[in-house]
Amino acid sequence: MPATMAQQGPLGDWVDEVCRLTQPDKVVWCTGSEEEYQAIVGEMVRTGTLIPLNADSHPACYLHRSHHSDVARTEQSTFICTSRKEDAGPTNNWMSPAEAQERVAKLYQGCMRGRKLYVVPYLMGPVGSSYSRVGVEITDSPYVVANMRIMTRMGKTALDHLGSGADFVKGLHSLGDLNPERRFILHFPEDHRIWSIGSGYGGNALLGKKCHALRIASWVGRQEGWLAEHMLILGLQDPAGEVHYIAAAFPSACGKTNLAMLVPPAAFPGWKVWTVGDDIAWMHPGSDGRLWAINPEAGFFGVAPGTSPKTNPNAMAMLNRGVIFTNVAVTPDGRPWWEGIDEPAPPGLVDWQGRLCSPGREKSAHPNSRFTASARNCPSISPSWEDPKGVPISAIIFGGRRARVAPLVYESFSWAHGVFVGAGMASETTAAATGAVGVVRRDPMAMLPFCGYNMGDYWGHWLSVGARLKQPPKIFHVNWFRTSADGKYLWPGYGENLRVLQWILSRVKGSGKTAESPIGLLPTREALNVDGLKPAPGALDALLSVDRVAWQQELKDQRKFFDQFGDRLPRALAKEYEAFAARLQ
Ligand code: OXD
Ligand code: MN
Repeated sequence: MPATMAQQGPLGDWVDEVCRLTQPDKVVWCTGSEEEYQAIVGEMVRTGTLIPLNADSHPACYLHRSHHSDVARTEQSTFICTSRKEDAGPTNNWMSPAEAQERVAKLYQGCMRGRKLYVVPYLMGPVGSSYSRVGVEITDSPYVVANMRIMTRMGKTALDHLGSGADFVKGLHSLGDLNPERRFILHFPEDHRIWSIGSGYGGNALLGKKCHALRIASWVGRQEGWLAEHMLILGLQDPAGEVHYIAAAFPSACGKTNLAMLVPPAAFPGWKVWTVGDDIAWMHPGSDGRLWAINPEAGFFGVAPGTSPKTNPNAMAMLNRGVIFTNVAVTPDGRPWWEGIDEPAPPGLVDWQGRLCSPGREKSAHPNSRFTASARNCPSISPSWEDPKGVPISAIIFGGRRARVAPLVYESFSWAHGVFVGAGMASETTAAATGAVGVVRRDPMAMLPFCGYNMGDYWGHWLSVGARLKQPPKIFHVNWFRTSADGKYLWPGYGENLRVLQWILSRVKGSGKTAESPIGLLPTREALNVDGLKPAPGALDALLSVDRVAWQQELKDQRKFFDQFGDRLPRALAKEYEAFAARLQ
């Protein structure tokens, strides 16, 4: 549909209303074309918002340096604005719609004077899929527009999907004055609206991602009978050429991108991992009784530090063209650089704030520095990644970053037990959100910061989706981050995680030996393929054991967490808790 027609319908009415409120100098309806992208990028280069990188080694790549106080998601300024507080639940910040109107609406008054207002229609999900959804982000940030073009199917494609209808998520974003005191990321799930002001950072400002595809979509999914999850999707191909799809939930900056793009170790000829998505999965029960998943995004907004030819060769291969880097360091010859890139810091390195690095100074790239890259450029992208019907999921993995307690891998006894395992997840915090790093917090299904409603109801929804599946995926829990008493990782991680995926696949196929424990089914020592690995003495014992005393403490923490939900905690989950407590005795 041409933008001119869209301008006359419900979308046009809303844009007019926003223009009256924000008073931009100019309105730009984005088409998503290459010429438009080049023009917006060119303008940002002229204003210094983007810095071109080395045109030989990194053609069409740019560096953006954000405001030093705007470098990560700000959970303290993120709110769910349902009419009733109890619908947001105890784990979300809540603001009433009336208070939002009173406190936040006024920040938008005239906030785009002297700026351009961009109308950014976007499609979340493959073109032609009945699972895909349209959103429209209005923003005054050209950086947001350029990122949205990589991360979503933006412009005309989205308007074509929308037609003349009113069924789209309305996202209003302004940089405001970037003052953290006047920063708000508000979600109105009841009427599919988002207000974000005061931040240009990805998760706060690229509204298709966390705000729409998780917080609003989780609410919509509950009403319509599907799941919007913080999960990667990968296809695991065995040497016989058979592909099984796995969805995996890990908290932010815990290796989802690396797992989604895993390169099998040399000892695994014939194995291959296909990337379908690295951050978000929308999963629907199909008429065949299986769970079908799409990746609603079209690109990767990945954490740069730690990404290297060793840890993620596929990511490195897609990071040398058409990428927007945010808050990485830059070498004197204009190449992006970050801690863990596996290349010594050259003299003359400039840090993420544009200062010359002195040897020994703490970090050159911000720990949450990012790359925005098109999925099309990923060498391991799955041939099915844009299949309108999605891919069938055989296994779901939950994973946390735990130095202690959680073993390398275990399988749940049933779907309901798997929901309990997901609900009981905990993980050490990372630099992806502002606040202390390395603190263990409960993070059910890796959705704590992203669930748009009461998590008690969310677990109930998971249970009801499971009840509709004739072939539910098996549910597992993994932990790549167990350490020894002296703080060394016990498991090599990265490509070697294929060994764990291989056991998971054997379980999906009905083989794979297990040892029963109170927390679930662990692989036997023989069932986990460790050929060619040289684990430290005692490492495998620690990785595959269940310490009842540590789990007793875990049980207490889980109880405290679940108690907050009162009668919104599903009865089936309370029963799983009691059964677990009894098994631990
Ligand atoms: C992300 C996050 O950016 O989870 O994906 O913070
Ligand atoms: Mn994420």
